[in-house]
Amino acid sequence: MRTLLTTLIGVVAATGFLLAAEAPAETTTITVEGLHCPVCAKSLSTKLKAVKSVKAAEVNLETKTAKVTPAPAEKVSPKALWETVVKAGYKPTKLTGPSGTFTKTPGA
Ligand SMILES: [Cu+2]
Repeated sequence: MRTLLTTLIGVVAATGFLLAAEAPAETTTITVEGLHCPVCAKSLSTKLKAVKSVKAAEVNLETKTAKVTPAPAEKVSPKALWETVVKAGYKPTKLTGPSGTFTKTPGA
């Protein structure tokens, strides 16, 4: 019985982890113009990581996109992300996240 219980807990934990790992709905993707080298990409990802409630930010130079992951149970402001990209000296052209898709500065 004890073994069965341990197994069940293990299965639940594994499933929970899988669900958490496969939750792309919370991720925000920003298409950015003006990134031309790895230094740009690194600098932008550092700035995006500093935005409130951001857990991780990855900038891909080849696809010219920034992928932003929020901290668990938190929501990142699309406006704050958009403005961070602009302040960093780049041009966001599209932002897609849990609040919708934007092609200009989001309202909030
Ligand atoms: Cu550069």
